[in-house]
This record gives sequence, C-alpha cells and structure tokens, in this order.
Amino acid sequence: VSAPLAGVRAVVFDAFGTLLDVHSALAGCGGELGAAAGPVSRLWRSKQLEYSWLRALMGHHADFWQVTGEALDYALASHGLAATPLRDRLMAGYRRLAAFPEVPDMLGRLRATGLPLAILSNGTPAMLAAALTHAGLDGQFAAVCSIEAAGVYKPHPAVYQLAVDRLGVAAADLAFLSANGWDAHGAAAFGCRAVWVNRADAPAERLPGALAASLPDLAGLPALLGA
Ligand code: 2OP
Repeated sequence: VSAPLAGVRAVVFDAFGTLLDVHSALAGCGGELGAAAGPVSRLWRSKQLEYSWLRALMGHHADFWQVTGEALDYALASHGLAATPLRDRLMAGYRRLAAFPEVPDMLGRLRATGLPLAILSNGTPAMLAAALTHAGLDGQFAAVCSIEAAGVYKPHPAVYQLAVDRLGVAAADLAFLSANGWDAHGAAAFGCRAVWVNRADAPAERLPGALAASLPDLAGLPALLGA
C-alpha cells in the first residue's frame, strides 16, 4: 500500500524520543561529564522508562518529573557522580530539549492537510508545555495529552484511550507515531494504526500489536498519510 495511513482522522505523536531528542538534555553539560556523557544519558533514559513500567506494575504512580529525577540520580550514582552539582542543570535540560531536525517542516506539511494533530506522552503537563515551547512547537497541536490524566504509564491501554476520548476519534482511525518501539506496539495492540519511528535502526520488537508501518524518521510521515 503506498499510503498505509490513508483515511486516518487524526495524528497522535509520542513526545520524548519521537519529537524531542532526550539526549539534548545534556547540551551544555557534556564537556563536564566527559567520556561519561553518552553512557549517563543512555542509562538515564533506560532507567526512566524502566521505572515508569515498574511503578505501573507496582501500582505506585509518581509523575514523570519525579521518575525522570530518580532515574538521573541512579545514572549519576552508577558513574560515581552522585553529588554532582550538574544534577539540577541536567534536569533543567529536560525543559529545554531540541526537536529533531525534520519535525518543524513535517508538522507544517501535516497542518496543511487539516488533520488534527495531538501529543500523547508520559510527560507531565508542565514538562510538555515547557519543552514544546522551547522547541518552538507550541500551538501546533489540537491536544497535548499527559498520562497524568490516567494515573498510569504507557503502554497501559488506559493511556491510549485518553487520545480517543480527547480527540473523539476511534482508535482504528488514529495514526500513532512513536520512536519507542514498545510504545508503538502498545498503541497497535490497543487498536491504533501505529508507526514505529525507528531512529536507531533497531531490530523488530517481539511484542503484541501489528504495526502499520515503520519509518527511519518523521520526514516520511506525510507520504504515509497520502499528504
Ligand atoms: C513519552 O511518553 C515514552 O517518553 C515517552 O513521551
């Protein structure tokens, strides 16, 4: 099929890792971290997601700002940097993330189609508002949905239901884009037409939910929509 998302009635994006580059949180701090910068950033991200899943399973929700801070504390401690004064600056970096380079043009092309665009993210409303404003992406979305309204993290089905409810569009008519393969599968298993933005060229995930398509980045999204 040349346009596997043709006919969808709204387009929903994951935020962190998909529109916004989480590793850009280290901008300005990378020199001080030296060779640890890459490993700290990757461990920070993987612990952040792991803690979100574990809290969901444990039934002990805390918001994504807290989880992000706890994951950073773990990542710094594991590199012997527990008391670093960089901690607060790294957290502040999360409110100043950069958009991936293809995102502004892609959003402009999608907005020309008239399709409602939305975000569905683990982030708190405050984190999302700050990061979207800094990245110049505020005002582009009909809805910015935080999992805080569900009180549980992705990939719980209650999260994807938030997008259905906010947009008033059935799951089967929603395109969902995530660079997190497990998130794309979560949306697909819920019934959305999910696309994995496989920025890292990773192998296929062995998870439930059939993906509608995969892309190397978001530049190819308008073509998938037939736009
Ligand atoms: C998000 O929900 C999964 O971090 C990702 O924005």
